[in-house]
Amino acid sequence: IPLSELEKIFKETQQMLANYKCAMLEVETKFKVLNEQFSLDHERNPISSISTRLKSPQSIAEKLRRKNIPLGLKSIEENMYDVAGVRVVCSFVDDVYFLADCLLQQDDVRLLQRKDYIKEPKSNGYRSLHLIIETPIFLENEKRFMKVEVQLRTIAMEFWANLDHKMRYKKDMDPVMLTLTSNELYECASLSADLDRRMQAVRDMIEGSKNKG
Ligand code: 0O2
Repeated sequence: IPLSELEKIFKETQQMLANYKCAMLEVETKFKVLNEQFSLDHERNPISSISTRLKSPQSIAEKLRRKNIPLGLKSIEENMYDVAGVRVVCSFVDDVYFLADCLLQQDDVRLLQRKDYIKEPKSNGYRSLHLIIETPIFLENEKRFMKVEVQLRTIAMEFWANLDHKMRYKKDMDPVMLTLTSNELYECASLSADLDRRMQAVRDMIEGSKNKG
């Protein structure tokens, strides 16, 4: 490839990643605004933490290769849903749904895909609500819709997913160890779901007593 062509590809890739980053920041801000608003109205924060991550060019390329999708900027924008990721960790399960609804009601947010791994956990026990949305960013001369993956989960779901990610997710493991750890981690996921249910019940009790009094 001639040097001038390489430079062009490099520049376009940088621009594309910058666009995804802007969209990611927009979505992060939307959640921060919702958190502020909610805490004024209800005197508590539904969001425990927000984190963002931009996929590296290397891991974008690996994912496309794994899925047999041609490598190219247009192909990335059409086929990759998680170049920009926003993770919102909430206190309670109903905060997860409340925040997802608030986000999706906004008139500059389009929903492309919703996967509810809370209602239907993955077979390993993983729970989270995943949304793929499109939101506009405003560039010098154009308005461009960008895809962002939003993962919403509770503190208990985050605890499990975080440790699962560190120890096992997408890692090679010998089959015996795989079965042993799968069973154990599935148990832990069930315990964490139970914890969420009980914490939610405590909060419902407190809210209920406030409404009566
Ligand atoms: P990372 O390192 O977190 O970025 P695909 O994205 O195509 O691989 P799919 O079915 O389109 O898979 O996406 P899915 O299942 O909705 O969710 C993908 C993301 O959810 C993952 O991103 C993880 O962040 C998270 N996730 C899904 N399953 C698990 C799990 O079993 N354990 C943990 N810890 N996280 C999970 P990445 O890009 O695979 O990984």
